[in-house]
Order: sequence, then C-alpha cells, then structure tokens
Amino acid sequence: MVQTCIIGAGPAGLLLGHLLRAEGIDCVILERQTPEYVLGRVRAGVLEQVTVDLLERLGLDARMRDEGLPHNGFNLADGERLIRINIKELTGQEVMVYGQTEVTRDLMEACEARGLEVIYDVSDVVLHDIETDTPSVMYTKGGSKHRIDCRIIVGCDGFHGPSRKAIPAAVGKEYERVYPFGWLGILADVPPCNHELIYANHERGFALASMRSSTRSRYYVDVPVTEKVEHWSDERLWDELAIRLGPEAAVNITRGPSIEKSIAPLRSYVFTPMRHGSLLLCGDSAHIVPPTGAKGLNLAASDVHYAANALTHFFSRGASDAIAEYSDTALARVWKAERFSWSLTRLMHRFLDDGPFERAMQLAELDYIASSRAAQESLAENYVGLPV
Ligand code: RFL
Ligand code: PHB
Repeated sequence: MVQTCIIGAGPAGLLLGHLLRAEGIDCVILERQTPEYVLGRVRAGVLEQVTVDLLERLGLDARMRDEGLPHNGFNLADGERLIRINIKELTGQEVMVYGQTEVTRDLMEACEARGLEVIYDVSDVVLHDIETDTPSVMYTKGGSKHRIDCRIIVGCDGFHGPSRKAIPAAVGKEYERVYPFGWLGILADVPPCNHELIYANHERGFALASMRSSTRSRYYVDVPVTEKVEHWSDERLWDELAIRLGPEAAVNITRGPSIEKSIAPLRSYVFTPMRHGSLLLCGDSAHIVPPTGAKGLNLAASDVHYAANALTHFFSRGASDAIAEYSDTALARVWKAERFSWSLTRLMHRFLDDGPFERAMQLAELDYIASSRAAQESLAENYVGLPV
C-alpha cells in the first residue's frame, strides 16, 4: 500500500513525485516508456516563473541557473518588421529558455537520491475503484502482472494515457478544437538567428525561431496536417524559414544539418472535471494547448503545484477540502491559458477559410500591438504566465 500512485513520468509526474517526497508522502510512479525514450522526446523550450519556482523549491535548479537563458522579451513579426515585446519592462518578470528534455533529466537524475521510485517500461496500466477510498492500479512488467493499492491516483500520463479515460463518460465533459495545421520543427546545432524568440505571421504561413542554448536552435513552420516530414529536406525548411521570418532575421540564420525533425499536430482541448473520486489529473492528461503561447509544460507545472498542495493538506491533516477544490482551482488557470494560446494561434496562423479580410484583421491587430502599451502589457502578462 502506498499513499499515492502516479501514472506517467513526464515532467508532470516527476515534478509531483518530488514535491510529495519532499513532504514525506510516499508514492510510486509508473511509466510506459524507458528513461532513454522519455529523454529522446524534443518538446517545450520556455519556462514560466511557476515552473522555475518549483525547480528551485526542490533544489533542482542548479543546472537551469547555469545553462538556461533568461529572456527579457520576445518578438512578433509580420513578414516585414519585428515587434519587440519587452516582458521585463512590462511585467517585471522574465521567462527561462531551458528545454523540457533538460528539466526531465534533472528530475530523473534526482530520483534515486530522494527515494522517488519510478518503474519504467510497464504496460497494460489499468485503474480500478477510483470512486472509492481504496483505488488500485494494475500493470504488467517483464511479463508478470502487478497491483498497487493506494489512497490517491494521479494521472500524469499525457493526452493518450489511460487515466482520463477511467472517468465515466457520464461525468466528464470534453471541449476541443483541432487545427488544420501542425508545426514542423527542426533542431540543429547552429547559433540562433536572434537572441530572443521570433513568432512570425508571413503571407506564406507561421514560423517560430527559438533555441535551446547559444549553440543549439529550434525552428518551426506550420504545414497542413496531412503533410509528410519526408517532403521537407533540411534545405527546403531553411529556405522557408528565411522567407517567413522576414529580412531582419533571415540574414542571421545559420544553416546546419537537422538533429531532429518532426511534425506535431495542434489542438486545444480541456477535460472537466480534473478530479473524480480518488483520481486527480495533471498536465496533458487533462488539457492540451497549441504550442503558440509556450504554455503546455507550464500548465502541467501549475496543476502539479495545486495538486501537491492539496495532497499535502490531505495526507498531513486529513483535510479533504483542497482535494475537493482541486479541479476548480486548476481549471481557472487552465482556461485562461487555453484562451491565450488559442488567440495567439488565431493571430499568427493562416486558417483554411481565411480570405483577404481575415489577413487584414491579423495585420491590423499586429499593428495595434506594435503601437499600444496596453495591448503589449496584456500580451506580456499572459506570456510570462498568470499568477498561481
Ligand atoms: P507528457 O510529457 O506527455 O508525459 C506523460 C507521460 O506519461 C506516459 N504514459 C504512460 N505511462 C504509463 N502507462 C501509460 N499507459 C502511459 N501513457 C502515457 C508517457 O510515456 C509520458 O512519459 O505529459 P506531461 O507530463 O503532462 O507534460 C506536458 C508537456 O510535455 C507538454 O505540455 C509540453 O511539451 C507542450 N509543449 C510546450 N509547452 C511549454 O510549456 N512550452 C513550450 O515551449 C512547448 N513547446 C510543446 C512544445 C509540445 C510539443 N509537442 C511535440 C506536442 C513544442 C512541441 C513541438
Ligand atoms: C520551443 O522552443 O520548442 C518553443 C518555444 C516557444 C513556443 C513553442 C515551442 O511557443
């Protein structure tokens, strides 16, 4: 019997596991993949203060402080000019450019020393009796079946995991928007074309210039969801980036061979409630945002912040009200991040039925942002992350 069984050892599961262990709560994490596979996934790059604070609280921020890049601003581009949003001046805050892979590595490497047990390479994970105070999780490892009895299950198993699906259809409600395009991303060991991120809306489509360090760049362009990555040679992708990012950025692009190249579909999705009985959901298992606002990993972190507080109250004082309120508390922040990610996606991408009018509206909005401190403040406040 353990107090908590966490399903999924992505950033949400590992962060939560460490926070619970720090409070003396015992837990075990079940992960479908191997550690190498988890570390091989190239995902988020921008951390909000909430995520930085959690790593600091755990004392796992040393490498991020050394190697991460604090950014005071980011840029929007409309095909011709760069519009700089000075987030530091507008909000007093900054964001940290430090890859999800590195966050995950730091959390993984601390598990053994801190007594956080992660069981990798499990299959057939099934949740039982979540509507009771004595739930359990069944799984298979190395050909044999196992069972974990616990008091609370936390589903941190991403969009495709089994946890959300364990909540009866009559209880759950889904809100979804699927976009007609995906992001084709390239990772390359070349210096970034700009010291800050550039989100570009060009007539030919969206582009993003991002980075992982001063020697490693991450770029994206949007492509139809039906597109195949094989159709994009590195050269074709560099040519397209140079056009879409605009002349100022193009002259500074250094080309190089891709280390990774893949297409990620874009989706907005929210599942409610985020708790049912003895099961809590955190991160992508409950919601997905399009990557345009860099919110996915950070929302996972804010869910974990609320869940860790609720479980600490529950296990240390027997107070169940924080658990009862978890879903409403987490969703209030989730919906605002969904709104921001959706609106930035709408502003920066061409949609299938967009005509000259919609294009003119986007350009007018970008021009408004360029000229209005109020508009920039709102953008910056959302970009650095709303308070938890
Ligand atoms: P994860 O990372 O998907 O981890 C879930 C874990 O659960 C495991 N799992 C299972 N384990 C046991 N049994 C099962 N049956 C299981 N099924 C699944 C999985 O193997 C996995 O290890 O979810 P988590 O922890 O909630 O974290 C969420 C973030 O990973 C995600 O929101 C971000 O990566 C989104 N995202 C970004 N977020 C940001 O905050 N800033 C960014 O700049 C940013 N850029 C991005 C992104 C996501 C992208 N892709 C590929 C979707 C850029 C991209 C391209
Ligand atoms: C990334 O570096 O992968 C990245 C940065 C900003 C985003 C999305 C992805 O909005």
